[in-house]
Amino acid sequence: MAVCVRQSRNSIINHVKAKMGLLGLTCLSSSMPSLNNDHRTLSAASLAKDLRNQNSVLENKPILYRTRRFDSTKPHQRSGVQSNVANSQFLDFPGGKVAFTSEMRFISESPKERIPCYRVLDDDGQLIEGGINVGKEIAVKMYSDMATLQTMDTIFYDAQRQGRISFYLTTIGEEAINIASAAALTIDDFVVPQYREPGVLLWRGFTLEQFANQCFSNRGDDCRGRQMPIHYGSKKLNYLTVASTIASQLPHAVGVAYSLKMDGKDACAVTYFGDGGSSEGDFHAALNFAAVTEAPVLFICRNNGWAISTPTSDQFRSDGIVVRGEAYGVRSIRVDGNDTLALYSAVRTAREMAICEQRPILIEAMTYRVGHHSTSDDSTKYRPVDEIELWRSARDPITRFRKWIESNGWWSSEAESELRSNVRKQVKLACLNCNKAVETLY
Ligand SMILES: Cc1ncc(C[n+]2csc(CCOP(=O)(O)OP(=O)(O)O)c2C)c(N)n1
Ligand SMILES: [Mg+2]
Repeated sequence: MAVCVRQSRNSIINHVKAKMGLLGLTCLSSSMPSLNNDHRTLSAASLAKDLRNQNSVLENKPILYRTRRFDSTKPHQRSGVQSNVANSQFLDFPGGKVAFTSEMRFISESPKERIPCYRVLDDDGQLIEGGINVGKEIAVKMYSDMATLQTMDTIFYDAQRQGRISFYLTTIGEEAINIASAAALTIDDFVVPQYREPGVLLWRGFTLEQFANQCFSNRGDDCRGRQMPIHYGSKKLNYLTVASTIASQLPHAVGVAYSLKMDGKDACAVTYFGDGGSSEGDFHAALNFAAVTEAPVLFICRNNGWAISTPTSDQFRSDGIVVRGEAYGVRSIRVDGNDTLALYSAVRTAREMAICEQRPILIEAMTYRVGHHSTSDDSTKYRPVDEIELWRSARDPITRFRKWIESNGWWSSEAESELRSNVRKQVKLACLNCNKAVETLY
């Protein structure tokens, strides 16, 4: 792949130079102290601010690739006095200089401390000091969409159990990842999903009727029933059709992002995957490809603890997924996946970095798959019921966020009853239009 990129670089660079002017792209690595290699963690907010400032100052110097490589040695510098001095301290390597050491030290397979998890709301839905805020309108829409997704899941799941649709897969427990990440994007950002992210479509305006048509595989479905249920897609909403061959969407997302980069678009690609997906070869190829091509793509991993019946303890020995980013040269963050505000702010900042800096970002959202893997699974056969119940009740992201909007005076029990009853009616009506017999069952 690296060879391919090098060969194509010269041929595309002239074509792209003109387009990159639109992006206001600049070479930042030499002028940004916050990007030094020894800074292992970066304050996202200050970094995004720095980027905006730098971009406006340097916007007349667009380039395709930033100098984001290690200090490089060029052939003509390898002779002469300077080079000899350097050679005594560094390995003069084509991929960049590497310092010598007389200490024989193996890099540890695991860090002393695990990467912490960014959160803004505590378990009780109260804002942690210094946490970010969002306005009423967006907060109430995020809450309403999470509740709608949960209601839709419950009714569609029952419809499958009653034999009305052939297959279903819920997002229970992962509503915050779905909705908060969607809220942090713009409609121009291309979504390349796994299968547990219908909330992103819901946020973008896919109607309950459209969801029902797809699951009931009827003539109202855009694909006319040629896909399995839950394999949604929408050209209008920039949401690529679900491909449930695990992780195959990840390299596709990098291609989409590279195309956006070439066209100078103020947008990024956003792809979702699970902890199980991170063990596929496509995950590794995609991360490396994205880093080398400096593609504006967000990799959002929903680490929900399980890949069908395989627990994460049997999936990998690393500190989750977040640590893989550094190995590929991809900036990364671990976020509490059941904290709506933390997700919203992390994805928003990541999006800004991805577009302003033209780089991929990896987000590991820690959550739990409360439902069975799909309607073809019974998860009580391989995991403790207490564990499921803990996450279903005490750690439910919707209840946690409701507490926060209630404490702001933006939500009430009356608003809750009205919303739930309306959504239930709408989902039933959508199902009814697909299958008249459903009416009698609710
Ligand atoms: C390439 C491939 N291998 C295996 C499967 C079967 N399969 C479907 S879902 C799944 C587990 C995926 O787990 P994860 O990525 O953690 O996502 P989650 O279901 O937990 O959201 C597997 C192995 C598949 N669909 N595609
Ligand atoms: Mg999983």
